[in-house]
Amino acid sequence: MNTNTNKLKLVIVGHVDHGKSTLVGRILHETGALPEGKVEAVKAMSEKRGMPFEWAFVIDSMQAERDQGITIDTTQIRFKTAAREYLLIDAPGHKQFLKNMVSGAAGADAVVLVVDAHEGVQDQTRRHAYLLRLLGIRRIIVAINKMDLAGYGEERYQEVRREVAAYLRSIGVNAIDITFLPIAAREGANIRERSAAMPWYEGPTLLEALDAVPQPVAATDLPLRLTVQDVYKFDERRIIAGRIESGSLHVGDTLLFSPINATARVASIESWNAAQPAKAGVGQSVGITLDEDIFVERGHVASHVHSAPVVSNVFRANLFWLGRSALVPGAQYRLRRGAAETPAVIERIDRVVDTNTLASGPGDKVEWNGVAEVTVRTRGLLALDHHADNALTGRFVLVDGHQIVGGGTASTEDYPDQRRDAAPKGTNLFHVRHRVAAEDRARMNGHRGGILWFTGLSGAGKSTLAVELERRLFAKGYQTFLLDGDNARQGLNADLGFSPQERAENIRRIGEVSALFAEAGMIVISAFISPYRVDRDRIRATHGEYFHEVHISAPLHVCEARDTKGLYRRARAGEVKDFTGISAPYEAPVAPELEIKSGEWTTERCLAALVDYVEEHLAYRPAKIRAVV
Ligand code: ADX
Repeated sequence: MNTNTNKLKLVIVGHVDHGKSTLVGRILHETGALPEGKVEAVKAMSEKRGMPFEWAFVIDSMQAERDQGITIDTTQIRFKTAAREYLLIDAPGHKQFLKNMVSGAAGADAVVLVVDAHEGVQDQTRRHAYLLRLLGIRRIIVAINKMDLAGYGEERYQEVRREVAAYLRSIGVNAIDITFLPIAAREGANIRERSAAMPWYEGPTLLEALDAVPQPVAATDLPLRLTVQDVYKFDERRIIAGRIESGSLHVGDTLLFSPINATARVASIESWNAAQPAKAGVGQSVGITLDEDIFVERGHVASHVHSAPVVSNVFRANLFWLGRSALVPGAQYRLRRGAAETPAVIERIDRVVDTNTLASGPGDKVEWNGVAEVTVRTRGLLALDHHADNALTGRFVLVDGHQIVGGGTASTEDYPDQRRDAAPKGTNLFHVRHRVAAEDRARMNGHRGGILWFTGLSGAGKSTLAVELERRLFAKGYQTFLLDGDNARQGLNADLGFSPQERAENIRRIGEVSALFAEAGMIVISAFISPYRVDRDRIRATHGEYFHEVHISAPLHVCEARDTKGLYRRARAGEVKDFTGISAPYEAPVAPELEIKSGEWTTERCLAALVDYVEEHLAYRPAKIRAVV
């Protein structure tokens, strides 16, 4: 049982040499957390070496002792005030510091950002602040340090304060959660005791400011997320062991396991030493048994049915890059989310952010310590949350070999949940067998049924080519029919808009309708933007024997220049939402059966290529002869 009550997890960040270690040393001293005789020992040592004593040496010496296995772990320093206990996550200067923070093992509740009063905001001040925003840490105490070097003057303090505030505001950190204060860590000014040297300052001291941070509410009111760590066989029972990352569960609850999309009820919550509890909550590691034997394994996530995580293999992310070599699109990593691990590629770098200038733009790589918005594609389906909804289950790390090379927060908004396919279905459905064989229809028609799935940007020429192709094929004696996006959206799909979810449903329905036409022996030309690869892949997965993916490809700028429907102009003006290529992604096919370069070729050449393709692949040749060819 995790008793998180009255403990605050704290992290101290800031530019190198702005005084983080000194501050930690001083805090430990002021709160009586240092081992007996430590300060004296370090003082004596400094004297012997002829150096002035520094509080940072205390931390250094603890670090050195830790490395020799003598003393406490500097990655887990504790101190106490009258109000509560603090757990300082990782010592500043520690090499793994950013990694620990990003990996979320840290999950700090509050942050002290140390800024040198003399130097003001520097490179790493911005970087660290930006990282805090990415991680969603919103309780920030900005300690403007080394006030002694600034003559304890209010003017300089206000100046730096404004500079930091402006930066935090510009990156979207919520100002309500920020406290500023002037300190001189070395002198102990405004750490615990109010400093007589700064009578103009009337706010709290650092320790008072820390004590004023509200105790974080446990994530009990968030939806249940239980990450499966392991499954044990125990006499006849299978015990699913996992950690409750948010929410709570009761015996009798129906749980949905993602990404496998299987449900079962909690039969029991196991206990090793006491009576079996009826419920369990956030922070607890539990073992549960289910009323049904479903296939559950490490990495799966249990939730309640109506507040499930998103299941996807593609999502956008804000990424903080820690790898020594730059991140380039297409590189392979392993992605860890909770206990789940799967191969992943960074498919695209959507935006690289310069944390100094906040300028952002397209980029083809992300350097060490850089920040970027990327599109991640994993090999397996993954259960995850939109970071804004659940900060704990909405973050992940990327691993290369044994190294954490990056961490990020997931944004699932642009991509639909993919569990639709496995949504509860009628179980008493039987497939009715036709008495007319596909082969007979093909012989009668002189060709096989099939779907020519035209995908491409708006303005690439899908409809134009489709209309003319239908006419030419018909003239050659093919049974053919065009299903067009604009038309379908006025009838069958009049209830759907352009959000990722609605587009997915649009394509799902059209995929099914197309397959029926194809089964009826027709060559159906389906012309839809169909921007998401998963949606197209799903048709291929279910109706692969008919599916021919045709990429009508023209560069975005060509389509935009044509702007046949005036939609690009209106999208740029903000009048059309979710417009593909402008405010929503388009994912080109990886290996389409046919690519028609409509931006480059004449219409005639495009049509010839299409007709050739049909004649080669769909014209009927009796089975026997086909075998010889
Ligand atoms: S899809 O993304 O769901 O496949 P679809 O091909 O049906 O899109 O779109 C049909 C037509 O809707 C487009 O050709 C375009 O004329 C129009 N349209 C209106 N608003 C949008 C929008 N936001 N994005 C894309 N197309 C839009």
